[in-house]
Amino acid sequence: MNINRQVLTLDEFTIQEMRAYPKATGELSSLLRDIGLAAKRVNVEVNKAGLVDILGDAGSVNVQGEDVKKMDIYANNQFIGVLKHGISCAGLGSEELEEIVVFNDVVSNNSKYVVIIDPLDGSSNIDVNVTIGTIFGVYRRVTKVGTPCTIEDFLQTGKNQVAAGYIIYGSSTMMVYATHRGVNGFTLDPSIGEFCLSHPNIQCPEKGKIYSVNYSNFFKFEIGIQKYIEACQTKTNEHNGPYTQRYVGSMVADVHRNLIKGGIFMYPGVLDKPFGKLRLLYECNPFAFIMEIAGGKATDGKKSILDIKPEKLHQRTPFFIGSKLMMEELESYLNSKYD
Ligand code: P6P
Repeated sequence: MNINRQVLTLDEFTIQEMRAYPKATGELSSLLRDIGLAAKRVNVEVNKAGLVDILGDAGSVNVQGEDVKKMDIYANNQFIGVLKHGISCAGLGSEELEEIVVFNDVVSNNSKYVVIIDPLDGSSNIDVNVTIGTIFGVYRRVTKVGTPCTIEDFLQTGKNQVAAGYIIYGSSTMMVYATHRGVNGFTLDPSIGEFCLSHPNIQCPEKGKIYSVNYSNFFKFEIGIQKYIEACQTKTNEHNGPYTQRYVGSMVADVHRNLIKGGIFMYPGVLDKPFGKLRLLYECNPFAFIMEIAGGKATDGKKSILDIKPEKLHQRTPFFIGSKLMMEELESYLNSKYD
């Protein structure tokens, strides 16, 4: 093994990136390092969740009306803690909180960024040891620096993100984040407690052989989606089908796999839930930003996810994301007429 292999840590990488922008203030680098720190703390608890009394329902119900697992609360508090006491964030919007958290102290009010986050997505999988994740997006605030941030800073279109990423707590723990300079993945090395650059310049293959959807909803989907899924299962699709179906039921796991290997992930709306289940601000927008920087696509079935102007913090959207050619193939089925 080459012991001199230069493995960049997350901190070294963000500082190196900062050097590419001589005018950079270092606030974004500092914010990403803060997120990495909170992720390491969450990772410790996720990895031993079965051993300590942190499993199971916390007894409360979150704004989504879902039973809140104790880990949700722990993760939420970790991210709020590091961002509030850092120097780069004016406030935070979270899946776990009905309203935004305005840090409202002198340093925070002088910060130029806000963060939107799903602190622990897929938390219903915690008790059965299935991969879960954190999803985040970073925006430059639109309100005046020096004043407390407001909801207006969070209701921006996804294309305004300056960075977005996720942490996947799986067979290993990885932090993947994108800026307009590219998508890079960092694997946690427990022996030194650092995220180390393991997946530089991630590009999503323009086609793959994996489709991800909760098939139990098949008969509720619009006809174009049904026809596309049938094409995935047969040789009729353009890219040497049949494809294989992979669906973990944890968005971070499913989208990360498809980002690396190529594939398509679908969470459509249905008649009684036309906007589907997934949240625009802290689930779909971050992944859409990452995927588009990596060469893939993400839509609501009609337009780019990143062009949707949010009206509410917790609004949902139908969500289709993945390899460019597979997304274009899906769009051809959605735009076709069926008798
Ligand atoms: P379903 C997890 O609860 C989650 O929000 C996403 O991580 C995941 O993709 C989706 O819901 C799974 O939903 O309805 O297929 O169980």
